[in-house]
Amino acid sequence: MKFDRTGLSDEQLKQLYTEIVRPRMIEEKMLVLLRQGRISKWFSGIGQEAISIGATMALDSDEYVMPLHRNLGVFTARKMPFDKLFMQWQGRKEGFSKGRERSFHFGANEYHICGMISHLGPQLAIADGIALAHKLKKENKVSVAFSGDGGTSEGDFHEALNVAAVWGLPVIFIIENNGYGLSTPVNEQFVCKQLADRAVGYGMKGMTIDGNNLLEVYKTISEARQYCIKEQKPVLIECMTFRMRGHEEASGVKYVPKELFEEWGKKDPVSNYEAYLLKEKVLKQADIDSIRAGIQKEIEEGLATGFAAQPITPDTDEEVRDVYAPHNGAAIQPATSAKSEKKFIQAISDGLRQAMERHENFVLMGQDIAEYGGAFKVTEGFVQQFGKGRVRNTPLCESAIVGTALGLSIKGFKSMMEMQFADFATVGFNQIINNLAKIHYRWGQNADVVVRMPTGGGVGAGPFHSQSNEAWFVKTPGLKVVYPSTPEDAKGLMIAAIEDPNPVIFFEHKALYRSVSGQVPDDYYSIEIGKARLVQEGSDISIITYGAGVHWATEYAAQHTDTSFDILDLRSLLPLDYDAIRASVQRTGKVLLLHEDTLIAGIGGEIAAWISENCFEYLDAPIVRCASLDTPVPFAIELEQNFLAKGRLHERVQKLTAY
Ligand SMILES: Cc1ncc(C[n+]2csc(CCOP(=O)(O)OP(=O)(O)O)c2C)c(N)n1
Repeated sequence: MKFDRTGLSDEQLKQLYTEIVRPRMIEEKMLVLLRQGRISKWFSGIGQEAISIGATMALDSDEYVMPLHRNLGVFTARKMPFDKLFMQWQGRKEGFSKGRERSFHFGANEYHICGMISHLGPQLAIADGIALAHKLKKENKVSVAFSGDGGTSEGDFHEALNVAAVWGLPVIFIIENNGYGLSTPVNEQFVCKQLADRAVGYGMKGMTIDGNNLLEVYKTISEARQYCIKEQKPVLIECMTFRMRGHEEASGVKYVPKELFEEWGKKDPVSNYEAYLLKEKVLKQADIDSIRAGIQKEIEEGLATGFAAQPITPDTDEEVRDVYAPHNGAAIQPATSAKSEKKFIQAISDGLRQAMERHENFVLMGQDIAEYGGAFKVTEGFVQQFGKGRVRNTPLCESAIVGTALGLSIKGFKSMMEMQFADFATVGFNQIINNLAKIHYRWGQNADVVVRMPTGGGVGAGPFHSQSNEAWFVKTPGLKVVYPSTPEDAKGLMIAAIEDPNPVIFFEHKALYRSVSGQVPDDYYSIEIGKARLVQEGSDISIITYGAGVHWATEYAAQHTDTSFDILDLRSLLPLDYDAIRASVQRTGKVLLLHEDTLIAGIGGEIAAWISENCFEYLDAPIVRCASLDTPVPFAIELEQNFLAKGRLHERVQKLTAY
């Protein structure tokens, strides 16, 4: 192995040595503990340390790294105390995630590390978001994201690299090509010669280097960093290396030919570098012994503290509380009583525009939202007022944009991502469900993101432009789900969603966009998330509903004045306003739950269960649900009308009346 020390002082070489020995020694100790049954699981990075160390040491300490499961060296080079790391691995409260996350699946802002979720690829777009924040603030910084060779086959890899290239983001993407994705060799994963060759397809610079040569990694990343900052472009660096142990310790290495271990053993990144420093007389054996003794002491002291930490005594309140970032969501009152007549869609637009004026750190992203103004024209004129930096057309890559939004949030930005249609959330689903929703609970980072969801049927748009998919999100702790039905609520809730530091999935029924108008306060105001609205008070039957259902219910009630209907517009589906639901049930004793979503496992089922558990004594009849057919949403208007819940409302009301 050839080392080139040009430009590096003895001190720097020694420092790099100390940093690369530390993760090796920690791992060797962990493997002993694993054999003794004192820790449960371990993903080894032995043989790959030069990449973590070379990369991290080439960065400023306030530049974010998105590491994966073999990057212990990133965590140690950022000087995370070993005792705290060990308590993290042991699932102790004193670790980095209060015992909620395993191994390296956590981040810590004080160390500028955003750890992975198991899915690997989603890490990459977070780096885009952080780099976008640097770019918008003109900070001259980069972000760094890691992928394995296996992870490069994920769509997230393609999306993240493409966005970084198109937007000119200073991101260093590092591939650790260690020959295997679990047991699958690279020739069964891809057929290009080198993964770095893909860079040209994205219009970015790419290179392949010896990932076991610490100085080569360090210098390449240092130069790449300068390049990314100066050119405002990303770069792809493929580091050739080898995994000297199994995928994780329990998986063994039977599937790897023995010769490979012998071949790569000779290229060990630690022993080769050590031999080089001895040869160059940068270090003497006594220096090495002393460095190693120092690390040994750190490890022993850390283990002593770590093993002394007690298993967690669960505090249920704390567990539930930490799902969301704290926020005072009390309604912001408008400064004056001035109001104007607005369509539903104008109210949404108004809320977004005023939030853009108020929050300089608020960024909008979505397909065709800039000059074109969005598929529904919600952001028409925004790009002229706020510029292309903050009103961003995106490529077709929902997953990467949600990930980018999370990266922006890590850097203190707010963002809104427009799904062109709610149906397309499926291709951003993982980022929403597993990253946005869980990150605060996992390690205390909030996801200050609003995802706008033009939703619903009734307009003959067929199965993939009409779905009501709110229940998918209501099921996910960590999200808030909002669904207004009037222009006044739409603006007030939009502002509330933007003010809220938590991820909010904001449903907008497309059929309401231009069909519903109302008086809307001109000023900036918000409506508290989680508070229902009593549309009309009644004494015979409660119709509990939201979105288009509110309009179906009021229309129906106006045509059937012989029955006194109590109509409750939930406005928020997560959290639900249980007090308002209870009060409505008390007023009537008969409940009809109405939604456009299909019946099975729709939110009506959840509310029915809650009412039967908590309001049973007020009920005079079984709870009745009125929902759409359990089929995909059909295209032909006759079929769609047959599908929609509205057509069954009369029959369901009669059933309840007759009971
Ligand atoms: C989306 C997803 N699919 C499958 C897995 C299971 N899995 C975990 S690691 C891994 C192999 C990853 O290989 P690579 O990206 O090369 O990284 P390495 O483990 O070699 O460092 C697999 C298949 C996963 N975590 N996420």
